[in-house]
Amino acid sequence: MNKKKEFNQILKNIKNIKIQGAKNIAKAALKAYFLFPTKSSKKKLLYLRPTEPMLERVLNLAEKNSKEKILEHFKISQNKINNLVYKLIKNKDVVFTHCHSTNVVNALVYTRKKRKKFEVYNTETRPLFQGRKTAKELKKEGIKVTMFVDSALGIALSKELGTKKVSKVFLGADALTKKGIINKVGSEVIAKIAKSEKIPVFIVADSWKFSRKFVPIEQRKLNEVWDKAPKNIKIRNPAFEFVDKKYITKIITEQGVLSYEKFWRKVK
Ligand code: RUB
Repeated sequence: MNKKKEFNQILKNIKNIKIQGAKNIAKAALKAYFLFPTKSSKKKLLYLRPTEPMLERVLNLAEKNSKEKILEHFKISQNKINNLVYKLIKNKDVVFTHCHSTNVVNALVYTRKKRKKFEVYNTETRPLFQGRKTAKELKKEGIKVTMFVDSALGIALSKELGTKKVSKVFLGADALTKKGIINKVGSEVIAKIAKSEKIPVFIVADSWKFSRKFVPIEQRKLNEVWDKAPKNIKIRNPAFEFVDKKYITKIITEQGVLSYEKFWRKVK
């Protein structure tokens, strides 16, 4: 494939969510930028996903640093996160997660490879079903997974109708802001129920996702929700949601397992 074609293909894949998740988007954007390292490429890439501060951070860094140096950060950061999650998970834990987060999935796979036995409850994550991707990746590594429709998350988190008690919630993040985090829509409801059920909520994320700026919530195509819907029905499709820091027990980044306040003081 020639460079121009490859560049456009990456843009297209980010735009139509073939490439998903904050880390994968940042890495793909980096690859595209280095094909044509210009201001105009940067502008095009930034425009693709408004709820992704790590995308902007990586593109700013790319103006003065090599691709290898930036990619090295992701590797080191993920390794540190993996070890922290490994220490936190106990045998027989039931871990709940939502959507598909590379930071979360990699850490769970690492923990399983180090022979801890735990299982995962996850939600399918309508409308694009990223939960299926999570379930497939975990299952492939020998982790027991139980999938719930999104609207059954209260049951999944409340030990009802034969479900087990969830011991920990792990959520990824797109943005880490002063007052809380932004992650896939549904995340705040999960965090609220977890709090009322006294289940700890851990955010698992690369600290490069932090932002001091206002982070807008991306609204996605309406036909993802209902293709060819009757014209007089209004549809909304917010892709992400803010989760207040009061629901977050700890945030796990390459900086350690910290309270949200401590984390913010460190990175700001
Ligand atoms: C993905 C999502 C993920 C975060 C973190 O949403 O909300 O939890 O992006 O992912 P979408 P990662 O599928 O709509 O992009 O840990 O991979 O950075």
